[in-house]
Amino acid sequence: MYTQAMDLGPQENAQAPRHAVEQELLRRFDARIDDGGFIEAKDWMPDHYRKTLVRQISQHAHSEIVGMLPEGNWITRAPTLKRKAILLAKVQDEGGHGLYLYAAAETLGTSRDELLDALHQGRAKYSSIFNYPTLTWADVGVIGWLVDGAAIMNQVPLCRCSYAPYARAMIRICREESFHQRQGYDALLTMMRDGTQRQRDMVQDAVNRWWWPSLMMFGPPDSSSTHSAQSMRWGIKRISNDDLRQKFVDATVEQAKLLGVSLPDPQLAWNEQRNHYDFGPIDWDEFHRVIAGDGPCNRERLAARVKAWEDGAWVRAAAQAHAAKAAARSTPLAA
Ligand code: BYC
Repeated sequence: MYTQAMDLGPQENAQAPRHAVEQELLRRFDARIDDGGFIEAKDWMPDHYRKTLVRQISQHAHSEIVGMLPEGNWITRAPTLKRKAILLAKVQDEGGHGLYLYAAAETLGTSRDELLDALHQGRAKYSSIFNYPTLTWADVGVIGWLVDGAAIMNQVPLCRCSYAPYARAMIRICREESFHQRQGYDALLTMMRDGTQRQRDMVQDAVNRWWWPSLMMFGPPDSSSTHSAQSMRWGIKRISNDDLRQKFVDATVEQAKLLGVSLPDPQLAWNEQRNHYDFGPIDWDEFHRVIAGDGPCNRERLAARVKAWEDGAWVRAAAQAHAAKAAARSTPLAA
């Protein structure tokens, strides 16, 4: 086919058959998406689809490993051996989620080194939520309850994402997120039911500080979300930012009642007509400041990731040397 095209002579004619092939590939891709089908790594996909996935999956992976830092801060200070073991397991899970997600992004042709370099250079985003400090032990419980709760709400629909390697990673991640959310809620219930007044105040204070940033995790309103329309069209996102945020508010208000804490929003009220809770305005200026690098802990978080990368250089070098030796040992000597 290409030989025939080259025989045609002028440049435009030479391009025409390739263009026609791409049109056909695009038609098949769109048809598969419209049928609710999945795209595998080796399938043809439009460049923009690939780039959108690398952007979202790598931001998600970075969020997991940066997300280890605020809670990791409390591992040495957990109040009991049981809570320490649970927190260790949770933080370790998050490292694992990062690994699944970097691996899913790599199937799209971008190396993990490139992705991490973008993070370390401050060129890549990660979730705004991890730029807030964990001031007390109650923050660890509230992260489990609200932050992991918001993460589950956002991530369950991603198990049906049109890009199959991402969808498969998300199925595993969501199972673990559900344990994370429960451990947080359980830690808070213990403080609220069996704790002192000071501990109950600590929980309320943590809820007051984490509530609004948790609502920001779902991203900007649909009306100003740059990528939503195209990502929904491609079946990468299945539910919009605002709809997920609303689902989260509706579920969380009831959990707050059971816990015995109030949510810091005087406008929070059940709306009979909408069959949803109304809530007050979100401070989008704060959100934009945080994602632009000016949140309370952005510099500290990035510095911690860069230090971990640099301190781990000898481990990577040793692993590579070991792999090279193992490969050399298994290669039969030439006769
Ligand atoms: N923080 O057009 P939009 C976790 C950016 S991990 C920072 O709506 P999209 C956990 C967005 O990237 C939680 N940036 O974008 C881990 C875009 O910027 P660029 C992470 C945000 O992609 C450890 C711009 O704003 N979860 O929970 O359609 C321990 C416009 O937004 C944020 C995921 O990553 C934000 N909150 O939708 C515990 C899930 N929101 O790229 C818990 C997967 C928006 O144009 N990701 N931006 O420079 C997604 O579902 C989507 O990417 C989002 C945003 C809903 C987050």
